[in-house]
Amino acid sequence: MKQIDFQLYLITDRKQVRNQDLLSALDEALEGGVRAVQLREKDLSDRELFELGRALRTLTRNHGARLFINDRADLAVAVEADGVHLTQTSYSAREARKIVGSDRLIGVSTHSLEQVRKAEDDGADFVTLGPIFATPSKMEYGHPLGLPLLEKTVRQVNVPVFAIGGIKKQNALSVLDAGAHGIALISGILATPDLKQAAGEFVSILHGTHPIEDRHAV
Ligand code: 3NM
Repeated sequence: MKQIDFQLYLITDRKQVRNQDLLSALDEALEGGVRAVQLREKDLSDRELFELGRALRTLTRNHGARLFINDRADLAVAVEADGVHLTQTSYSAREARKIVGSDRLIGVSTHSLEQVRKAEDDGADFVTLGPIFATPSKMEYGHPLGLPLLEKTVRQVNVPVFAIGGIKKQNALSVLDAGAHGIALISGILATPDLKQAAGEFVSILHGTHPIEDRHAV
């Protein structure tokens, strides 16, 4: 199994960015320490996605960060991303592997222990599991799974699990304590007024050096 060398996984939604365009927002988040970005802009045309992906490839490379493309193994190869992030309606990781090759990473969005097991069997390199907490767009992602299910799942699989859905500074430690490899999020960074600061705070929480967070208080 490949090493997953990042713990803070930022997913894009340009509609949540305030007062600037997506690329400059992501530049700030990368400055703050984000080391993996997933391009997830489901309403763009292929050409727009390709162009945004290419610009984001340059930006992430300049920051030494990983780039993933949501759902589209072909575009991941075309923009020289580090990998593809599949959903439950995508073809399986086994099929995507034929397109992206053995070196690129494959992430899979999962919502149950069974889906995590299936992704692992199919050769996924990591999964996101969620929603762990309530998210603003509840309808889209369903009821929160909660920390006990996260904990139970990570104990039964080997694939690295990123907690997703409603991850904020206040609850980030609790998912790490439950055994998550890392955190994946949108609004906790992208919808904040100072993305660099927000990203930096998550980094220090992940590194156990955040000054105000109390491990036993969350
Ligand atoms: N996937 P926020 S929850 C993109 O459960 C996504 O698989 C989810 O946004 C899942 O960090 C989610 O703002 C939204 O809660 C995450």
